[in-house]
Amino acid sequence: MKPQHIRISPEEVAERVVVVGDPARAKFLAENFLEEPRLVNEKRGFHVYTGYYKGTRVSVAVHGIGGPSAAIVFEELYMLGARTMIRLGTAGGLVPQLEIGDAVVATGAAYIHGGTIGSYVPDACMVAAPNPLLTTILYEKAKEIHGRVYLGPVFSSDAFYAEDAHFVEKWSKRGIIAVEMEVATLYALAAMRGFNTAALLVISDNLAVPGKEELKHHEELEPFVEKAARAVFEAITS
Ligand code: GMP
Repeated sequence: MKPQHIRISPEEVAERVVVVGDPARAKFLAENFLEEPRLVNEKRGFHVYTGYYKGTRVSVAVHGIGGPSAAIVFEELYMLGARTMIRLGTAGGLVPQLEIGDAVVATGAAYIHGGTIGSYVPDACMVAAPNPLLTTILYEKAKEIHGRVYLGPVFSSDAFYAEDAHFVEKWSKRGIIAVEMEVATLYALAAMRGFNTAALLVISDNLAVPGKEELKHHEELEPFVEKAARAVFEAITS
């Protein structure tokens, strides 16, 4: 099937794509990290920029918020020839030691059955784990460039405003260190379609620390996102 939303030709997308939720972050990455960036898609707000990072062709693409939106973008990028996708995102901490700006390399993602992944695999629990080699490279780069990096599993939520104190206790007791909304879909689709993936998340809020529950804006997170982004671009071109 041809892409129905990102209606561009395969030549316009690189094989390596940094995927992000926020169009403002995509613009920031394209302007600060890509050489000769070109905005090749604007439809549906799924902005795609293609350029070069230190001479290697890389795209930056917006996947929006949540599994259903993200699945469309990951599927269409794959149809267009993308074979490695690293998510650079934000997440809420579920354990008190995560400070705002810290980075988490997601070693796996839990999710509620049903939903987007359940529509693909209704009869079983689909694995949602990244490529271990790419994850190791990403972790090493993040440690070197960002410094404060944790490795651990995240929960990919489908309901931002359903996250209360009970939610934090339930998931942290299960060993989950942070919450976001798209990694499980990315990892499950990577397994099913056969592309390489990993994810680096900057902590934008912490649900386990009173007073830190509110999302920090892009500007406040920028120095941390910049370092995380550098690690992602280094990993995706290594
Ligand atoms: O603001 C929601 C967006 O940011 C989603 O794309 C999530 O991946 C991410 N995010 C950052 N912090 C949180 C959080 O505390 N909860 C959830 N559900 N998503 C978060």
